[in-house]
Amino acid sequence: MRATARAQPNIALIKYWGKRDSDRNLPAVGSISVTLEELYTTMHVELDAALDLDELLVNGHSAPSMLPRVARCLDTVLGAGRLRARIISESNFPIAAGLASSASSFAALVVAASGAGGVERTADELAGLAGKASGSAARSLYGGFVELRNDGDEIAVCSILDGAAWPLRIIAAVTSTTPKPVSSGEAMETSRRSSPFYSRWVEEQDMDLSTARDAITVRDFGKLASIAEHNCLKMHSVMWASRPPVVYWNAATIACLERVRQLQADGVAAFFTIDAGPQVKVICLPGDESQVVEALTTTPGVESVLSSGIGAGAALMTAD
Ligand code: 2P0
Repeated sequence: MRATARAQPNIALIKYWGKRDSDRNLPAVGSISVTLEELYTTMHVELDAALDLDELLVNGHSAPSMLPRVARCLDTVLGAGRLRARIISESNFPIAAGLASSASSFAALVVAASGAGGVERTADELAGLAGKASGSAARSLYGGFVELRNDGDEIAVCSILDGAAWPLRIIAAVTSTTPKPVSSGEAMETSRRSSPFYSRWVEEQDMDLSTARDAITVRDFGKLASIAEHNCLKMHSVMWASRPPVVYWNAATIACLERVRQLQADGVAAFFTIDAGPQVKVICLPGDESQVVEALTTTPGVESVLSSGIGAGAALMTAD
């Protein structure tokens, strides 16, 4: 009746932006990500017949505003007639700060809830359930380089390459920890409804996915760098051209991009990507990590810098 699971956030190299079915939370486009290693969320779920209401603690604090979404996810995993649950979530990195904590949280939640309910599920089934709660969470069920395909009625997720086969480093520059002005779900809908670039974004995605998949398979860093930066800037262009515009960047975000351009000019193999927030993630070869960390740490406006390798997918830790 209780279980603990752990999952890592993931960073998209080819982005998910837009839904083709909001009710079922089906993405309009496929995406490719890397699952991180050192950052993680530990989720404990305990089903208790004595509870009248679900209880949620996030990093030691009651979190009533997050409870409805968590409760809906538990209903999806265990059925609407389930027992009420005590849910304890702990993340070792800033949550709601553009570091994909919803991905690690919902991936860990579906694994822990299935464990607590004594339900055996395949990683694909768990990915489908996590994706209903948060599209990017489906990718955190798998480790390494992960692709979410969008060609059927349900999403399908698979690992393209193990992290050990290409041990890149991911450095995140945190430029602000204030909550984002608009949620990604709402911003995606604004883009779909009003951005003149949205249809082109969706049309071109298969081409970008194919280029990135090929680059990862043969471990071509330059090719992956070029398509990932292009795909990221294209996604933000879609947002900027929406009405009202959605701009997640701040001055330090731009300063980090300029710093990455300088590093590249100096021959450092590094590229950037930015999600629905102002943080800049830089992907580099292990030998260049200290130079990238130093460059980002000294960029004006950067509050902190986190480093990670590429890790494994979500896992059940204990169940009894
Ligand atoms: C991604 N993002 O591929 C993209 C890039 C943000 C920018 O997935 O509405 O929290 O819960 O399905 O997964 C963030 O959106 O969205 C996201 P929902 P999610 O990582």
